[in-house]
Amino acid sequence: MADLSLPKDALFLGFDSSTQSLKATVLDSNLVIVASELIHFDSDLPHYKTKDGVYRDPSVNGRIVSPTLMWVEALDLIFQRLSKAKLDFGKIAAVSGSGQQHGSVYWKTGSSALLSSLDSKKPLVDQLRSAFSIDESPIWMDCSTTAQCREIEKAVGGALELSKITGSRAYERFTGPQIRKIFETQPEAYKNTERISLVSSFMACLFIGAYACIDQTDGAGMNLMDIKERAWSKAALQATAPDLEQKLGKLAPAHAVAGPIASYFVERYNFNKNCLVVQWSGDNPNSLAGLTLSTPGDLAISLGTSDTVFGISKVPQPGLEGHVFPNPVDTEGYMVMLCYKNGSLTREDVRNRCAEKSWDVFNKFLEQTPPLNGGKIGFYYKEHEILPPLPVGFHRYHLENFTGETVDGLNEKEVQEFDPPSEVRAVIEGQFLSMRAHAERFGMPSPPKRIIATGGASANQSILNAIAAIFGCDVYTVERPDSASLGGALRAAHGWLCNKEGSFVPMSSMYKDSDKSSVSCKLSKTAGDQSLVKKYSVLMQKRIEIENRLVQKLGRC
Ligand code: XUL
Repeated sequence: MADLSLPKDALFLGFDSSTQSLKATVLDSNLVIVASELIHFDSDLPHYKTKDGVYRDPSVNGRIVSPTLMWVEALDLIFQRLSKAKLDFGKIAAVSGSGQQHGSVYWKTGSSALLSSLDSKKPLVDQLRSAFSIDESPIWMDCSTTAQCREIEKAVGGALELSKITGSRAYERFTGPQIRKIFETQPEAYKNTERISLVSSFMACLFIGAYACIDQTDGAGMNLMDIKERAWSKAALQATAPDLEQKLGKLAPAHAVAGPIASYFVERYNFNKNCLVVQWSGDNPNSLAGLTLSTPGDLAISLGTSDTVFGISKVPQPGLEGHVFPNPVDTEGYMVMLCYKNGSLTREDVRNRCAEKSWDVFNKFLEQTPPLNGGKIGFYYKEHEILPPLPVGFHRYHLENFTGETVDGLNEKEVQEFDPPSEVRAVIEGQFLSMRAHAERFGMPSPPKRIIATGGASANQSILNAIAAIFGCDVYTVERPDSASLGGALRAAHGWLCNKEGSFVPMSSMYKDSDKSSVSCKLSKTAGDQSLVKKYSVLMQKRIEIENRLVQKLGRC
């Protein structure tokens, strides 16, 4: 039998280039975390003047971008920090990572030559200042492309048809509609672009000093890829922009090697020249890998700048809601996902307004208010929401005669405000009731066998209590809430192993029997009281009724 063990002394480096920060996690060959580091864009790179890592353009409705160069500068900075922490780069056998999904980078004609001749004596940022035809990358929070979404859907025969091909109907943040908008509004810049990367493949480009392929999982977040063929869809390409296929380059499986590490890193940071760069992927796919999600009944909830709910599936069933991507660690399976734009920043807004800017006060309020919040329901959209597609706004209702037995005859009264503790419970219950309702509607397991929570807010015990109560199942957590960069390090090890074997090997072959590694999950909360779960089902039904009405009245983003 083949030896599927990792070399004893080797280290594996994973990154996550996310909305607000760049994170790094290093695993040893027992898959134990030995180092981690974080660059916070707003505070560590203040000269870019971002707020939450982004620019919100006041002149164009819904335009949200980030300076591409900031991501480049963050990379050299995180290496300086890792050097200070005495990380031995020479031991790193493979590197991989993730980027926020859907964000895109536009390389100017001639930039491949720049990339392949990086001078290790100079910082990357000084060498790549003129490398981009568009300096501000559209990111996943952008929702300025509604017109392009409708045009693309129409061109391929409708929203459902596009979803059947690409795994999702057209979404404003997806890269295809963003590319179409650039082609329509900045034709010269589009013409002058020789390669379009996703944030993930962009970071891989820096590591290999050449254009890296887009991986098939993150590629599915573009409205451009045929998810069954794992190849660009001719129909979607044609519906989007001319000459697109050559600008996108090839697709590659997530476990493939993108290339050997560029001499820039060998000379500047003493990497071994044999260090491999494994394809980068999206942050949600990497989290799926980092959480080692491999059982169909399991559901993951990631609580970060965006909140996402995801699981795995053997059979893709794309619809008008939710997304289907190829599974990054299973060459035949799929990953299914829901995404919410109003995640941590919206929770923080309620904390700041109602809980003295303190998580302790926020948690105290959450604990002291009764489950079901006495029938008080809130919808909090600080940003245009993706699911449901509703504009910025807060909506509060009080179901005065709510008992939890039935939705029949419930009186709902719209109110302007709740007392602070009820507002805190309303935002939390609202977020998780919405997740449960949409997950059920999308055919995700109900109730799930278990939930694995990750992301910053998964460290909050009061929030975990609410999840267990609303979903009625056990809630597990991982050692570190940053599962995306951990997933990057794991996928680096997995890609290294696949490369050694010369073919795909299941990721599970890397786990030892008595798993003392940093990837094992631990039970944090047991399933809530089942009679309460039933009452939450009634509240959820009523909430969806109100939500549908709001969508009819206020429409899409
Ligand atoms: C997923 C999505 C977000 C970003 C956040 O579709 O848009 O979760 O990946 O980084």
